[in-house]
Amino acid sequence: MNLQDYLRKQQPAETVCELVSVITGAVATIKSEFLGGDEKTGIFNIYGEEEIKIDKKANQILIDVLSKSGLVSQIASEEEKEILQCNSNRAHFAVTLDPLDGSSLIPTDLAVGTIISIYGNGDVLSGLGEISAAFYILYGPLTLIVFADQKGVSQFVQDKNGVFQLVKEKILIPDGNLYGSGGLRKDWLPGHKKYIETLENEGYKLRYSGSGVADIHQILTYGGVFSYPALQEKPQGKLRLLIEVGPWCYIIEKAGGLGTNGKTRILELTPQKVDERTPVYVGSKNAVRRAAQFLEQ
Ligand code: AHM
Ligand code: MG
Repeated sequence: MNLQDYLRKQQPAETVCELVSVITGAVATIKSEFLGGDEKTGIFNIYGEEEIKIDKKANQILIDVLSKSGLVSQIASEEEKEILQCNSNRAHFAVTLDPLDGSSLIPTDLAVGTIISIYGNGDVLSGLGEISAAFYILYGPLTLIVFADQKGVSQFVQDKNGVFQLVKEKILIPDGNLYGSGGLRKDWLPGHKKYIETLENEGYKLRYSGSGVADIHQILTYGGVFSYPALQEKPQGKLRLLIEVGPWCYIIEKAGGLGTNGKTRILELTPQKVDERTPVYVGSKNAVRRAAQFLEQ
């Protein structure tokens, strides 16, 4: 079954299928920009990181198709300072996007991704508990989509004709033993350091590429925990609550896992602004729950 047929079967609103189709229809164009996409632009984004060409291109491609669709009233993008307001004549979805997460890995040819969340209520700042659906596109040796909504999590792989075909449904995260943690070890706070050392002593294996979508997908597939903690000089860590962490936690929780900031479930939080950051622990329930015990010390 392909993604379109799957969505038609799943979703009550035809406009949701159309919205997903608009986004996934841009995949070939985004991929065509990878070659030469690592050219530096000399422009620094709101996070102080130098943008490369593919960041801007992927952002523009997605904003163009979304605004032309007439389905979206708001877009929040990692590459845009403000929430974009659009004319929507048929539906009023709000969408968050990280157009190309892990783009610094383009020169190394490792997997990168696109992260999307959809708010049926048309308001991206209404709270992560209001997410109606979320998915990521992972551009690896295969191009795949992991799509989550109320009914669960499914995986699709692009076939030789460019069509996304269902390969797994009702995905549940196993209780595995992989871990990844962002930030430099010297900047970790004592509780996080102790937590990671404990996992290592128990035989958890390090898997961290620096491409969040690829790392999250590995945790979803094999189990364990992905984290980007509070750091000495950055108590909120690095990752963006609305754009990256919210959709990841939605997908992982729909697969039976858990996502927290070390204390509170991420999906209980309401971002105040697009660029709000948060520490994150996301993955198999057991591994994520245990983080809280160490962080409280
Ligand atoms: P980006 O969206 O600017 O590419 O950055 C986000 C990425 C995540 O994908 C990844 O988990 C993290 O930042 C890696 O950060 P670091 O290089 O500090 O390990
Ligand atoms: Mg990102």
